[in-house]
Amino acid sequence: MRIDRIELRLVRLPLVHFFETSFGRIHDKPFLLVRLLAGGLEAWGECVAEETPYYSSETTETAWYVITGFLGPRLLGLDIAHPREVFPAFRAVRGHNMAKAALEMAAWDLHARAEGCSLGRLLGGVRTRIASGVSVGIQDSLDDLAAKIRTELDAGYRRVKIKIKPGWDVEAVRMVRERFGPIPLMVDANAAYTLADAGHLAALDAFDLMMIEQPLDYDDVSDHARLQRQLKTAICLDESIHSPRVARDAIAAGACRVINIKPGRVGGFSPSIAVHDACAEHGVPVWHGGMLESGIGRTHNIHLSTLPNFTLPGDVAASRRYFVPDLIDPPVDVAPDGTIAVPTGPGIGVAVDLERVERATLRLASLGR
Ligand code: OSB
Ligand code: MG
Repeated sequence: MRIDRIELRLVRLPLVHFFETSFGRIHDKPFLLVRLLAGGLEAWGECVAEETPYYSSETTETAWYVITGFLGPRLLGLDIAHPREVFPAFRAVRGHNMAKAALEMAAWDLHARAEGCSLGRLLGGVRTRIASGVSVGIQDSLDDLAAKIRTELDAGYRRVKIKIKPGWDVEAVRMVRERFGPIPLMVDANAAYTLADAGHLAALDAFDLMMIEQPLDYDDVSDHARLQRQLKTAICLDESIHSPRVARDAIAAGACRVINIKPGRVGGFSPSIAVHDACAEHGVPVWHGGMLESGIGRTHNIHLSTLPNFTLPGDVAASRRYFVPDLIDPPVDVAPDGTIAVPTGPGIGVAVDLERVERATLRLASLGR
């Protein structure tokens, strides 16, 4: 199949609640949307690059530049028999995985729609519902944190992750354990510590956490391996795992016992499946991460989460935690048992509200015919 046109939009949506990590606090979310038009079909992708180069070196503007100047024209030049051909076709462009993923994932949506099957089925998924967890940002006070966690547990979510940083870590975790008991709980540091903090981080071993996510630097594997030897708590890597090769290296080095998969971070669905399979081969469970996606990226994530080794609840939650209204109709909802139904229609299986997309659009580029 050949793609006739690629529409790229810079959109901005206000967040329902601010989101704070060790990088800082954000109140709204600028991001890119991709719309592919091919033979009377349309398909969607969402770029998870943020406005700032803090979680990753990519930003909305670098992704715009790389998609319009390099990846878009390459995709338009392809005659695609299967979307697994897209990521290798981008090989000449180094890095820029989030920009690549936005196009690659849209190509999977397109192929699924052309085949009349759900995206999850095309990806090799086996589930009709996925287990949902929440990522709770740093709050103004421990009381605010407790109130947020209460709300999420009442909604049924299957596990709670709290963001930590130096000064908001052991005390926050202690408070959660004291007030909420043995709930499935984990922490995410977004690379806020160094190996010199190993003793401090070992204090978290007392709280029976499911895992500690990305305590050390974003591109580091070897210090995580050293740290894992000093901790009882499992390390989960997020930022560090930017390719299937690094995933295999990290597992071999003992740098983590769990991996968080975000397709944007590794370049799309094909490399995500490769990470998933490498983890499965080594008995390493995976879960699906989140990047505060709109309903478009969120449904992509739901479909990938149906693969068999996604055995832990992910950061894929209901639309209402992020954007109201969402860009899709109906929005993503969570059932009282903390699960989300996987859409069954062709492709991502949800309707994009083009009017809402247009209203949120700050800039539009059109490539191709
Ligand atoms: O580290 O997992 C992360 C959001 C933006 C950037 C990085 C991360 C996150 C989250 C939020 O934790 C997950 C979500 O609710 O989408
Ligand atoms: Mg993380």
